[in-house]
Amino acid sequence: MKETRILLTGANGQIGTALTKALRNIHGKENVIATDITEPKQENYPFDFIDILNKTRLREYVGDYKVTQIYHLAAILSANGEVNPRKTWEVNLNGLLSILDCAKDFELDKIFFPSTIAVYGRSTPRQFTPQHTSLEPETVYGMSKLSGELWCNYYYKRYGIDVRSLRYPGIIGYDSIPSGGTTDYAVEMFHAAIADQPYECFLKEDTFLPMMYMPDAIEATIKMMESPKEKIKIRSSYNLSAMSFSPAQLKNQILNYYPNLKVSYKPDFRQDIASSWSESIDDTRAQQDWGWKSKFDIHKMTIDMIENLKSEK
Ligand code: NAD
Ligand code: AKB
Repeated sequence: MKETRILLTGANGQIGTALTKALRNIHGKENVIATDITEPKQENYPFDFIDILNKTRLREYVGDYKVTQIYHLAAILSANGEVNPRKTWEVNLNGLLSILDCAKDFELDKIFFPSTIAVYGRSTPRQFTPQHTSLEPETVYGMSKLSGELWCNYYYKRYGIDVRSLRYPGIIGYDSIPSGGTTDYAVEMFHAAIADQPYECFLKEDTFLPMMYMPDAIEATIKMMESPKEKIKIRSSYNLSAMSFSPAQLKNQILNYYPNLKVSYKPDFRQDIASSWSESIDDTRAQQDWGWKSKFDIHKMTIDMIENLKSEK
C-alpha cells in the first residue's frame, strides 16, 4: 500500500496554519508538507516555497516527494481580490487547474478544494441558503471559487479524480490573524478586546454573516476527507454551516468578558461584498451524506477564543 503523503498549498494562511497541525497529528510530521510563497511565522517543518502559478515546480515537487493527497488552500480572498481582479482569477482558478492536472497525471488519491460563501450572490435566497440555488457572485473571488467548484465536478466526472470541497463560512480562529477577507472583522474584534483597544468595524453593526469556529472547520474538513468515497455525493462543493451573527451580536458576547470594549462602525467597500452574501446556510446535505454536525455556537466560540488568546498573551 502507498504511504499517505500530503502537500498543503497556502499553508501559512489562517486555515493552513491550523490544518497543517491537525493533519500532522494524524499522519505524522514528515508526511505532511507545508508550502506557501511566504516565510512561515512559526516553526513549520517540513516546509518549502511553492508558488501555485509555477506549474513546473509544483509538478516536480509532487513527483519527487511522492505526494498522494493535496489540500489546496492557496488563494486571494474576497477583499484583496478586488484590488487586482486579473491576478486573483489567475491564482485562484489557474492554480486549481494545475492541482487538478497533477491529480490526473500523478494519479493522486484525493484533493481538497476549499470553496466559500462568496459563491452566493444577491439572487441567492439569503436565509438558510439551500445547497442547489441561484449562484451569481459579484466578487472576482466568488466567481473564481464558483468556477473552481464546476471544474472540480468536471474532473471528478471526466477523469474520476476524487476531489472534495466545502463552502466554508467566515472562519474565526486564534492561531493567526486573517487578512484580505470580508469576515476578518470578527477575529480583529477579539484581538482589540484582549489588547484593551477600541475597534473600528468595517461592516455595519447589523450585517449578519455565516461564521464558523476553526476547530469545527478543521473537523469538517478531516471528516469529509476521511469519509468513504461513495458517501461524497456532491462533487462541486458542500454547503457548510455552524452559526450566523452580526458585529453588534459579537460585541455583546465579548462585552460579557471585556466590559470596556468600545466598537464603532465605519463601513467601507467590504460592506457591499458582505451585503451580497447569504446570512445563514442550510447544510442538510453535509449532515446526511457524511454526518456533519457543528459543535460551536457564538457563545461557546467566544469563551474558547478568549481563553486561547489570553493564554497566548
Ligand atoms: P489566507 O489568505 O490566510 O491564506 C492563503 C495563503 O495562500 C496565504 O498564506 C498566501 O501566502 C497563499 N498564497 C497566495 N498566493 C499564492 C500563490 N500564488 N502560491 C502559493 N500560495 C499563495 O486564507 P485562509 O483564510 O487560510 O483560506 C484558505 C483557503 O480557504 C482559501 O482558498 C480560501 O478561499 C478558503 N476560505 C477561507 C475562509 C476563511 O474565512 N478563512 C472562508 C472560506 C473559504
Ligand atoms: C472572505 O471573507 O473573503 C473569506 C471567505 C468567507 O471566503 N473569509
